[in-house]
Amino acid sequence: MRAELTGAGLALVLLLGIATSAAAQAASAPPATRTLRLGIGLAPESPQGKAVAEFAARLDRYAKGTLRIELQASGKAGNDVTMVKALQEGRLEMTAPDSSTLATMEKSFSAINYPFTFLNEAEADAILDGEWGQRLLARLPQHGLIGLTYWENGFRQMTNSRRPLAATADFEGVRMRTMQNPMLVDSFNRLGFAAVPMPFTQVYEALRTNAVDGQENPLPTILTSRFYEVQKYLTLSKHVYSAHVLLVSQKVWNELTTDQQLAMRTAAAESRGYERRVSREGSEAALAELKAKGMVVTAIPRADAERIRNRLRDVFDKYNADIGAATMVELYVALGQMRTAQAAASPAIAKAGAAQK
Ligand code: TK8
Repeated sequence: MRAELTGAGLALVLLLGIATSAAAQAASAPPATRTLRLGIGLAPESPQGKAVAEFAARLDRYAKGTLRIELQASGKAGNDVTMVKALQEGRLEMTAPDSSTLATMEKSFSAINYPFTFLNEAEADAILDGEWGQRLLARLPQHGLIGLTYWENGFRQMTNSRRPLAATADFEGVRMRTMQNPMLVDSFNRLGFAAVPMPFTQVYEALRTNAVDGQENPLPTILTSRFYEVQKYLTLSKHVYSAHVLLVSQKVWNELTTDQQLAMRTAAAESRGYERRVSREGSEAALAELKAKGMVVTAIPRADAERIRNRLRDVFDKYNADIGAATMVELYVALGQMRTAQAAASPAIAKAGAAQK
């Protein structure tokens, strides 16, 4: 058919082609810059808020000005649960919820928040950035979400208005706000607290009106959310490690060009180290500031941590079954290997090993 076109016919086809593609472009021409709203629960000056600014600056550069991030901080776009839902439905472009709230759809995310699982930040980084953590992110597209990277929320510490928590006996009857995650609710109840799950956006008011006695969050959050105004006692418990997962709506993701998707991934990957640095440096500064603001600080001794983990054994059994043995075993094997390698590399143990030979 094509070969039979006359010169005039060909010209007409070409002309029509140009005309229609120009019309199509005019009708559906994407705006030069697309704005992606990124909702977070924390304040703009939190490590999370600062990381959004860093991510946005890098994205602007890598996407050559075609993508712009609009920060919606302090719960303006909703709470962790409602924002994730909005992403799934394409009503919001991006968010960064605590991993524990993703457990309603993908139970494995709870494993990150199991009490006293990670001993330090290096362990959390290695597990989340390694195969185990990346496998979890790879399950998110089934739920209409793209997981770009793990930011740090941090090791969680307790605050309350009732009394200093110096030992586990002091937990009894303290009404503690928890995140909306059944494993955490069961864990806090098992330890003697009266757990009250609640979205983060309601926490300050609940503390202020004594609807709950306490809450638990990393130090930068206790500072930037001004919980010190309504909480007297701070307990350095480091009981749960918390990660924020940087998410994009899959609906939105599919509308981006390959170049834009790559720019998103690169900017996210590069923002990770920055966010964790700000979070960790911020923790030390926050502790000093919270003390200066008059909070009374106690600590849960490491020996108690072991005892607490033992008390939670059957809670863990219940959720291990939910999450699946394979995921839990893989996590503990990876942690075990890392600890063995670390111990072998430690000078004291290396020396002891050499002396034995
Ligand atoms: C902020 C939350 C918060 C989390 C919580 O949206 O709910 O306590 O620790 O930081 O993700």
